[in-house]
Amino acid sequence: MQSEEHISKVFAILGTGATGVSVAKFLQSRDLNFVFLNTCSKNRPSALDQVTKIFPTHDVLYGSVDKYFFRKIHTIVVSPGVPLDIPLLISAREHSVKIIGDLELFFKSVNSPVVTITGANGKSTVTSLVGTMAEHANIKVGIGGNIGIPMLNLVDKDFKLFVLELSSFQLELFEGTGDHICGFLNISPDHLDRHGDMQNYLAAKQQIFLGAKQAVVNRDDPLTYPQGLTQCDLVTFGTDEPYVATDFGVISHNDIRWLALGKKRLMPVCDLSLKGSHNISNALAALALGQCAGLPMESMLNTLRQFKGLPHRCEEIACIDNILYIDDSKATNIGAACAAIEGFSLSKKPNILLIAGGRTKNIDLSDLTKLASQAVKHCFLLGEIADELHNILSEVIPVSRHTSIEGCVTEASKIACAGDVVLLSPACASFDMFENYVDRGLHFQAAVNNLSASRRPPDE
Ligand code: UMA
Ligand code: ADP
Repeated sequence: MQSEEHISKVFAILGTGATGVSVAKFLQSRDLNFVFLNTCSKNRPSALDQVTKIFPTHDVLYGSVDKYFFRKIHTIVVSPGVPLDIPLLISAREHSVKIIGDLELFFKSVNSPVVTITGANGKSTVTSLVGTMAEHANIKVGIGGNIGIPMLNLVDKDFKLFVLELSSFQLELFEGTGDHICGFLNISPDHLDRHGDMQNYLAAKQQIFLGAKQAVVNRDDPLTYPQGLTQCDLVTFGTDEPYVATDFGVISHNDIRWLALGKKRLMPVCDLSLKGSHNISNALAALALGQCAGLPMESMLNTLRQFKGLPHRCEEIACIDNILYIDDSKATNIGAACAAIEGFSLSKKPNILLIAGGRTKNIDLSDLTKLASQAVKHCFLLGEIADELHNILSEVIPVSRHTSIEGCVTEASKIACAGDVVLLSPACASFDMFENYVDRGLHFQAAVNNLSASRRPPDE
């Protein structure tokens, strides 16, 4: 970073959101010069305000740049939300400007062990679980990445371990510096609007194996195994019985299901604080990653007994008249919504009142249709994808279109019977109607709380 070329030329930071700000602070702390770029600044005035407030003397260049611009730039640090095929980046490549993400800078700046976690679903849950396991083992741990805390905010803080959630966007540019323990949880269609097809999406996720010394992969999902040559040791997890002593899985003993390491029983599945079969996988993945990072087993099992899960992930909001109201707003793809539906469905008859829809990511809806036909009593549709979902789902179950989440909750409460579950698990992004998935979840929670208040006797 200190070559002559780097002194005369500067970094460009593409994107002025959370990542852009963290990159700027990082470069500033190392006395490196930079400019900001934003190719769609008009959409995000609040983020721009923040940048100009924190860095008043640094230029922010909006929209496109001319060809002379690249003579002044040696590296562009791209925020994950910026597609890599925009004209500015194509032009930068033609001018031999280096293009990297924050992950590259992160690995060049830390010495403590790093655990990296990717997958289509369960990333945040497993990242928090491993992070909490480390905290319970009294290790000073930095937790960040796609989970919401930019990874560069974690450097220079004397952390003894890092746990990073990595999205396909963050992995796309990764060149494999570093010496990490990685986990690839599962793969199902997501972000195809950005990656084009499943092959590209998977290829981006597979970048996690670059530079890894140990990798945790899922026996139930073979596409999580490294597809190219790799030097790293593999540890597997899965919901079947593990045949290798160092692999994690589930074994039955006297009609009780146990989390297991090889043949060794670790803990009854029913002691897990997190519910749902997808969370058995998440718990096993966390144990495998924690074990690779040297965390003590007893302490990790205690964490699994206590960890209640993150907000907006299959979160129970209320039980009114024996009807459960679940906020699973973070289910932003079909795989996640299917996992939640399966987790709450009864085998006897459809009992799910599903609130779904939002902004599509060009994803095949057939898995949802198949499961809905068995488990969903009625589907309440929202957002840009409502018409498309209506056309497909109305063939198999009753559906209705709505303009607000409040309307969905009110209508669902009228149809639901004791034992049913009103489940917000949208299978889509939220940005067509809400700020983000948190905003969507909070609207759902407010609607459920209003319903709950309206059912209370007046003197309460
Ligand atoms: N921008 C451009 N040109 C573009 C697109 C965007 O200049 O073509 C600019 C925007 O105007 C804005 C900035 O880029 O100034 C936004 O960058 P960003 O979208 O990367 O947002 P950040 O605030 O930096 O947040 C990112 C991740 N966002 C995305 O990947 C879309 C956050 O993940 C992550 O928590 C954060 O870095 C810290 O690491 C969010 C996310 O939705 C939660 N992730 C996706 C997901 O989980 O499904 C992958
Ligand atoms: P991510 O960070 O990958 O989006 P989260 O841990 O935030 O994952 O969970 C998001 C949603 O994905 C959950 O609300 C749940 O519906 C679903 N989910 C969680 N773990 C899994 C898993 N292992 N397999 C399938 N779906 C899952």
